Amino acid sequence: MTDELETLIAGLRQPQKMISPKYFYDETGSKLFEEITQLPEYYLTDTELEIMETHIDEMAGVIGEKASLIEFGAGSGMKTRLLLEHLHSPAVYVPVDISEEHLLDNQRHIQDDYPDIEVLPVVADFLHPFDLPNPKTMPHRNVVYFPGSTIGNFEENDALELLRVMHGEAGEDGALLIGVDLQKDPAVIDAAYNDSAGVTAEFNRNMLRHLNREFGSDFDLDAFEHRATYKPDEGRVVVELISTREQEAHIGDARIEFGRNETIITEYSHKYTLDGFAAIANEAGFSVDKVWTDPRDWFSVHYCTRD
Ligand code: AVJ
Repeated sequence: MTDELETLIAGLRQPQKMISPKYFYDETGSKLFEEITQLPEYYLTDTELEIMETHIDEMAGVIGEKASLIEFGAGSGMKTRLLLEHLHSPAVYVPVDISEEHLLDNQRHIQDDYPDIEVLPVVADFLHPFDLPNPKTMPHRNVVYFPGSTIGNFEENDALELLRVMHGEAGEDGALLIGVDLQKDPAVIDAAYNDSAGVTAEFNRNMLRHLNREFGSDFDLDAFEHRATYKPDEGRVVVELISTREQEAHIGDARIEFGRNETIITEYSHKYTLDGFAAIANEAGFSVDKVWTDPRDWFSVHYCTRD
């Protein structure tokens, strides 16, 4: 049995069953996530883009000339393009992703659209330190870019560890530009994760479809329902799949039993306060130099430099 399958089974054997949110993103899941970003209730993507558009010149100013932009998790998204268009003679764009296919696809588009910028993709699991490529132009500073509030998927210790990897990759004089979703009226957050069109529910259930295909498991998709709950005291959304009846499923050589209403946690989405994020950034060796938010203070983009 592979390590990956063993880890999956171990998560399903815990008293509170868990599956890593990385299993959301097969081809269908990635399309469903794209759809989520366009839902009226899902404020994160639009709000972050609005912040970037409003403050892009100031961002380019603090980053300075000839930066190396190192994006953790390669997206060919609008925010990356905005940066590449406004940075002052960027030295190189380095998208980092665990999926080579995703990376090469992304690289081709970016390189075609920005022929004057060197693009050097790196296949790596960015949860662990990795080697950076050598660009033709010597960068003045490395800027790690981590948009989308993806940091929210990590529990505190893992978030800290990831920020420390970023600190290492940024190197001396390096910086971090990171998008972080903020605590706010719980009703706004609840709506974002329980959209009326049911796309998030489908995105959540699709994880089981993905596992069935990739690992030959037999989860009955019709017997699980979506639930997402914002817990203000924990500052996070808990996303779950609820078993609608007593049932069992098989994966690898394991038999997993479910009681009626028993849940699998498929994701946490942590929401920070500005001070809370500054504290964890400090612990990782960064100081927050600048924070930009939208007028409603729903989302934030932090520019952090190394102490
Ligand atoms: C991609 C992790 C930022 O937490 O908002 C969207 C994923 N889950 N709807 C988020 C997600 C349910 C998303 N992140």
